[in-house]
Amino acid sequence: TFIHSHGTKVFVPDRIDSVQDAVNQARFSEKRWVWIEDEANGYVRAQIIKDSEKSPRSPRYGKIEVQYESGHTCLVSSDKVYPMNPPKFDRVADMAELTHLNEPSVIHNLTLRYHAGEIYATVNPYRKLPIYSQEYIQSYRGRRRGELPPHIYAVADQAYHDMVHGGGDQSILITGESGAGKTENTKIVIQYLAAVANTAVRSEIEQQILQANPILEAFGNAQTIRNNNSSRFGKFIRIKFNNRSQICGANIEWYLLEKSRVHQQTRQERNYHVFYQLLSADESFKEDLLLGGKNARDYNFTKKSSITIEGVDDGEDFRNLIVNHYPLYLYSENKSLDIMGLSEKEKFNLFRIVAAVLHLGDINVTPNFRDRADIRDFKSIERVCHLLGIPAQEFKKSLLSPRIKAGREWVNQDRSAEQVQASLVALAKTLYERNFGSLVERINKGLDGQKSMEEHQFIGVLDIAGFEIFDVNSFEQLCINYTNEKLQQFFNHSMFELEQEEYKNEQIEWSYIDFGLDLQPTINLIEKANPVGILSCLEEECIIPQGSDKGLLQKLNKEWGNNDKSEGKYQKNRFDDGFVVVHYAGKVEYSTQGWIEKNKDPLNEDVTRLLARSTQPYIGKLFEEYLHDNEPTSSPIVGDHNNVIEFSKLRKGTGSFRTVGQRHKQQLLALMNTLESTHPRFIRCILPNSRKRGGEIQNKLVLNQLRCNGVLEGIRICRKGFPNRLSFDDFRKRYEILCPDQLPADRFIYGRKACEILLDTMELDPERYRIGLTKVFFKATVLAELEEIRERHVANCMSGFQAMCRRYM
Ligand code: AOV
Ligand code: MG
Repeated sequence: TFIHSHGTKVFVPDRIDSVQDAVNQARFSEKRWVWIEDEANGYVRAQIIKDSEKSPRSPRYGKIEVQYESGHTCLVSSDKVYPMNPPKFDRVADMAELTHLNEPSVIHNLTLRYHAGEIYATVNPYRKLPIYSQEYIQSYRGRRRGELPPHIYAVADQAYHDMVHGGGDQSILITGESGAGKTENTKIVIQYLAAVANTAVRSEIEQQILQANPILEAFGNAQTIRNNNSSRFGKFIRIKFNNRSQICGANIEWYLLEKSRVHQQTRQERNYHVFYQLLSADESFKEDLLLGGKNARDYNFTKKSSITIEGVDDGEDFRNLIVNHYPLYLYSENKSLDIMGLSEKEKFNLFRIVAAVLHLGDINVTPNFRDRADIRDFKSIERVCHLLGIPAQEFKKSLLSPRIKAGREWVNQDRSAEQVQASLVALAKTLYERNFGSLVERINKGLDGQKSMEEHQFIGVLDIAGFEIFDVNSFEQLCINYTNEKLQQFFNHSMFELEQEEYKNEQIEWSYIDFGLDLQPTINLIEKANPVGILSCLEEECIIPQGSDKGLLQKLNKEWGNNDKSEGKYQKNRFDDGFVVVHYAGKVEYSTQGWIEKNKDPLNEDVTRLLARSTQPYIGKLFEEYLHDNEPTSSPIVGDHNNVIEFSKLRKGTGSFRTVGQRHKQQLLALMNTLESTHPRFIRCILPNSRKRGGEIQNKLVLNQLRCNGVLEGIRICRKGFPNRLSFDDFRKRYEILCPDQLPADRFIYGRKACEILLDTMELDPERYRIGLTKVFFKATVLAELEEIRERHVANCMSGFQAMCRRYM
């Protein structure tokens, strides 16, 4: 895992300080090494044999002859050739230090660092550069400096430090693809904050915050191909501090739980951990949930995929969950052990739903002689109904023959086996999700209590899935990619905003650019209401009676198919079964199949009305918005016949959003508002290989992530500005040596004038620097080049000095 952050760590590039380095450097200098773009490996190294011909008429124009390490030579187009950094830049901790800041150099550097166990790196295009401070120069003179290397602790520490010292609310945004280490790093940040902000009095709340994670993971994490403990939801944790900067509470917001996992998983994956944990529990516990004598191999929702995870003991995990966090047996005897403060009843209710979901999956629906659905095993119905506290006969009837509106009348309509099966699955998914939501709400209550009164400031940590491009991309990918597009916009905007502030203060010539705006056309395409964007269009299609996936696509093509409007961000796809969105991270082709269903997430409302009136108060509460639905509403919307029942309260205005897209959009807007009021830090996690093991780097995989997670986007923007700067004084002290006699020591010269003279003498292209009020600003790589010239100059002077010494000895 690598970390990219907008940290503030100072990095001093290693000088050549060993014989081997010197040899490497000499070898490198002999030849002209470059990186060549390569289909299979991303980039490979080669050396230039012959440059491209200058004349456009020459057949070798724009072509460079190179020799690969294998000895094989060929002509490659010059736009596929990238300069390589000299070995002294190997393993630099801050990528912005690289003379040649290009894709292959970044990957090469990350790879070397990874193999050296240096998993954290900083890529920090817009730091407030402390690099060339007086301190830096001192240390540079001393050659080495005991600077701490980049570390997630450093990021957490900086956030805490800034908050304490008047920097206001802080946020740490952790993104990356599945398995990259987001959740692990989130936990590390929280642990760190709990440790530094710890006081004896408050230790209870800190324990609770730390213990919230294993609970959330039991219900929200699962084994996937990419990660044995993959979070199937996004979260934003706010750690709240009082005015003495002590932790006084916390709050968790969750996003997009992957509901489909409840009923289907691929063969190498699992359902949510809690299913296996519960089924490994003591028999006495299982019996109350009608799971006695059964295990994960017995239930439809758990038996078709992987059952155990190497190195994981589900029974043990269950005992930890129950005893440490829900101390069933110790409750009220010893309050401090009841870390989250859940009562026995509350704990039981959580598992009641998990068990009910398992039993729902085992209800067997068959077609009867008239091709209508039938459920022969009434016991399977009874088990579910016992747990959910609803009457079994009525439940069965609602499933097989729910009331729907036909004209002005309400009639019972018989369902096919397929339709009933679908409504059972929908119910299982919704139960599971609502249980999860309720659990988070309960945890929040425990984490906050009345303590939120004390809240003074907060540090928020966002752990959310990164950009996804799969072979088939659906509605879920659109939601997550839309989220990432917004976060990237926020990154571009906030990073460069600070930077441009400084340009303004220094009054350098610069026309303001909002780099966030680069992403606006794509965001408009997705979220705008007028002209109707993808999400709004989907919303409309969900409301109209004959709405369909096909209808959605036709509308989108009509609205956005014309390039001008979408600024080229929307394209029709080849097979006319979806569309293409141009995201900052690349083009993504979305298939619109199933979107209406996924967005509406329709429930059998006859059943939800039953649940709202459950004899179990917990269940009733989960479905309370259906409580007053006794009588069918006046203008129900009947979905198409494959869908389930009416869809009447799409917009209830109660704050509970009935569609997935709408809920997500609202949540995301709220999150963005919160983030915008904070000082953000960005951490990009990178997955080194797809084998879940250490010590191996897959080049192409890493390259793709750098594109998707905005590291390369950051580099692109970096190149447009003046990321490096030196005070007049520092610049003069360091580079005077390159222009001897230009600044006579006996004459006073203003700092600015001195810099102008030096820069003129150096004949540096005026486009590559700006002179401000107190500092000189440089384009990327300029300072690195000056450093090299200076180094050579110093070396020459040294050898001249040595020759002189020899002559006089
Ligand atoms: P994710 O959160 O980014 O994936 P995790 O944080 O769960 O990824 O990390 C995946 C696995 O990688 C962990 O279970 C650890 O085994 C290992 N790992 C990650 N970071 C470290 C670290 N700093 N030190 C040691 N091992 C680590 V997902 O939730 O799937 O997107 O949905
Ligand atoms: Mg995770």
